[in-house]
Amino acid sequence: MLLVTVGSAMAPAGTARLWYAQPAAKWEEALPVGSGRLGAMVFGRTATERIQFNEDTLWTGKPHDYVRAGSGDALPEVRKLLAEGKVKEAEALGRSRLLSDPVRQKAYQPFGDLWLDFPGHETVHDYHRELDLDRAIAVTSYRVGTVTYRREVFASHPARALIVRLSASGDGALTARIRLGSPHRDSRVAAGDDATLHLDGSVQPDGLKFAARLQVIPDGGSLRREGETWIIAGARSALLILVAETSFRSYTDITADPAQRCLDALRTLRGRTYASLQEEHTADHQQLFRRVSLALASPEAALAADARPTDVRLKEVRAGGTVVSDPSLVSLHFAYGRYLLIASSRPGSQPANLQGVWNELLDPPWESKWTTNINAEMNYWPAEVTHLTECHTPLFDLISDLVVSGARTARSLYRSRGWVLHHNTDLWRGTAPINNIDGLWPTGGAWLCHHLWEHYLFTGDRAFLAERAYPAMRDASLFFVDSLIQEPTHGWLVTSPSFSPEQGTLCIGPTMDTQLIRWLWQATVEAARQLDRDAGLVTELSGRLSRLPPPLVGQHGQLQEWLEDVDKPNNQHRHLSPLWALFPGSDIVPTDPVVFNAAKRLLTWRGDGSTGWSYAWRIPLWARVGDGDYALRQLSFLLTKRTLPNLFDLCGPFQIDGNFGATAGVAEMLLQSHQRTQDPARTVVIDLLPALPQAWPAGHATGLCARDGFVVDQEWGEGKLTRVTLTSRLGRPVVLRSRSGEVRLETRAGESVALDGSLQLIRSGTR
Ligand code: FUC
Repeated sequence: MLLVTVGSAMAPAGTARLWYAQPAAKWEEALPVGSGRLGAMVFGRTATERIQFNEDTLWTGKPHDYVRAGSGDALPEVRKLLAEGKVKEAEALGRSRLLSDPVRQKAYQPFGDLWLDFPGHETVHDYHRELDLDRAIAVTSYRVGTVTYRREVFASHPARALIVRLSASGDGALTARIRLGSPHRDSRVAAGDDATLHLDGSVQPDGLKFAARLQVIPDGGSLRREGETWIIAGARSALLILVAETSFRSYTDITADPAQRCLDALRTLRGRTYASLQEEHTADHQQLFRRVSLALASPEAALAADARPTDVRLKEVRAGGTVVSDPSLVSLHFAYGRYLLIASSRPGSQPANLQGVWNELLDPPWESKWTTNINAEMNYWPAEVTHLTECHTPLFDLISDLVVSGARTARSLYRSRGWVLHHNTDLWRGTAPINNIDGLWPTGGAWLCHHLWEHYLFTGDRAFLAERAYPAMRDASLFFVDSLIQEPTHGWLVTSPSFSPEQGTLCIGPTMDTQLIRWLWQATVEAARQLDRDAGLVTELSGRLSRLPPPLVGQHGQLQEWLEDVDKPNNQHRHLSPLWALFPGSDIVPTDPVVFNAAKRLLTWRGDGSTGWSYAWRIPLWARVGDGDYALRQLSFLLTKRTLPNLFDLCGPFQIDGNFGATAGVAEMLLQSHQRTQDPARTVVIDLLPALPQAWPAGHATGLCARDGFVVDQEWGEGKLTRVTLTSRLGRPVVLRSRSGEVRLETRAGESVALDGSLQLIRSGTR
């Protein structure tokens, strides 16, 4: 019997830490820790340490319905103008009558700062700071004279707190002043009697209230209050516990008492030691993080690369213009993507927003909200395939809210059943079109539904399908049943008005919308059949599916972006909207060569990316057309042009989607499972190493997930698969495919099967 562990592989040596020989000079160089709900950026400074922190429900605004009064009355006129080809007039009317009220949504906010002053630490020796991705702890250490100082910082999901430990090697050498601050104008800091600091405030008079409490627990030495600070003197070490809460209960209720919540949170932690908090935190993190391991270089090469600080490695690949010279930097970036998702999206938290959970600005770029014409979805691309399915949950919770708030918008603006989401949402679950006419894109909700369905495909969780996924998908489908219009020339059913994100003019029926609606209706039909529900709807959707426009191939052999054949070969726009059905969708596959080749033509035209996320999207797209070298080229550009010293992705400013998109993209280069056999059984086909670039001739990838409940461990050498181990969770059949052939296997739940590089069975057994 072969024993296969699913989910406890150490990251390969040298691929699980970011480290630096100097403190962060600015926020973008600080190191992120997070518990899903809480986030913090650790600067690692010596004389004055800054730990800037966030809580994911602190936003501007208050409960609000964004639909503009009377927008539903103006919609028919906008549609009529579009049908008559009066685009400018349609845009003007759409802008003035259909957009939300107010026209912009609200912004994610910073919470506060923990400041630590260490007198005499201006000049230090042996400085080192690192982010240990395997333990999820940021560590800073240095020497002053003969004393070594060390700080450890983590955000604990189980303890709901930010934990800081200060220590000094000499007995009683630790002296520090501890302060709290906040950028919010309405905020107050006070020192409590009981070795606590209090931070209280509100974002705006009628908006969210917030409170943080810091408990100072020194070991030895003295503790004294001075004004709004506490001073530790002559201690061996100190434990600082920070809790932060807001008055947010739900998007319609902000009446919670944050100070009471803080008291309750601190009470549950009373008497806890640093060791117990740290062990609990690391165990909680590792049961997610250690499920996957990726090695793209030999252990010796990875260790040699890790001997150089992360920012130095980044500068080196930047100078060379490619990451080919440092493959283990890719493993590190991949591991970091998984780390960041664990840190910014845990059950019960808000989903990772444009900056994950990390933001120091009162006015962050694009309000640091959820942009749904690519960015929010990209954040969740790695969730299933890189074995972090639990981290997907906050997105599903968001969708549950949007089903309700989006139903109001569907009713008022479109006079339709079901629910709709346009290209952004915020903490208040805004669903109306915002900002400008490019906001008039009605398929954001359909795209989010794709995540529900993918979760079901990967996990086979029928209860999830019945209770969460299907109701949201059915209602999203109903919205399009009611709201599509008949296109005049062919009578196709299309969206109107719409916009192909984020280019062109206001239009009807852009390709992306049709792809999303086709996918949504097909999946809804499939789900209804599996659940044996809503036979009438199944008939109705099946009938309507044939009335959607077919994929249109234009004069240059390209997949058209619009109903008209107007694509320009030199258009290198950052968005890749008409390629949605190639990735993340999966309706464009090589078994339909005409459309597949047309999609490839369009992808080729689009050239290299520009923003971080636009490079990142190109990685899985090129992987889906089987070109690993071109996928790696995009990853190289991402790492050499759009990556900060702390490996955060840059859109223009920091934006986390590129981190997540690249992580998912690398997984897609190594493993794909979106195709099925053509026979009625529709058996899942798992493609092994489908887009391995020449630059990664040897390596291993363990713990990646495939649809229908498989976990796949692969090893390769000289550019060829040498061994694969497949663990089946659901006992489904599977076709395994590699460049050397394919094999069909029946499996039993819990069984693991090992095959050699020619897909010959080595052995099988039950875990
Ligand atoms: C979309 C993109 C922008 C940016 C913004 C948050 O509008 O086109 O590049 O990523 O979202």
